[in-house]
Amino acid sequence: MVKLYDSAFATCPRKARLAFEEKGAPYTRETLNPLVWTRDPSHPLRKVSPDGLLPLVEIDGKFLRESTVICEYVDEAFDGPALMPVLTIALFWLALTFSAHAAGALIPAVLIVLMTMQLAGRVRCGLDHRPPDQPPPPGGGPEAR
Ligand SMILES: N[C@@H](CCC(=O)N[C@@H](CS)C(=O)NCC(=O)O)C(=O)O
Repeated sequence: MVKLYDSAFATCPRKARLAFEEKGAPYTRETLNPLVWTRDPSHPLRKVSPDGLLPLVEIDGKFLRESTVICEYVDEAFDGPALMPVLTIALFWLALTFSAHAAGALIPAVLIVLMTMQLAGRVRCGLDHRPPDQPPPPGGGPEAR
């Protein structure tokens, strides 16, 4: 049997619980009080969640953490309605194309605009690595205005 450790009010455990409920997956649940278990260094779950974060899922003595990973596990491991959209080849290609554009064109384009504005003295941003004692760029830099 799969056991979900959650807490009453937090969002991430709720996300995992929703996955079990929507899937119609069999599971047991233990709701922990964060004010109690995270302050008890000898609590057995501290070994698998030293930072005290939930949700956790226990499967045959092994633990899963991270709500998104848990949702993916629930979606894969149990029958029931699909929780995630099916990533078709077309969608996958679109996602790849978008990330290629983002990495190859969009990000450099934004950087070029920022650097040009910086050179023109219009903005002062993290791209300016001049040491404080160096003269300002041509145009005087924003501090000259
Ligand atoms: N990235 C983690 C974040 C986990 C997390 O931050 N959990 C919070 C609740 S959303 C938590 O357990 N906080 C301490 C507590 O509620 O006791 C996940 O998605 O599972």
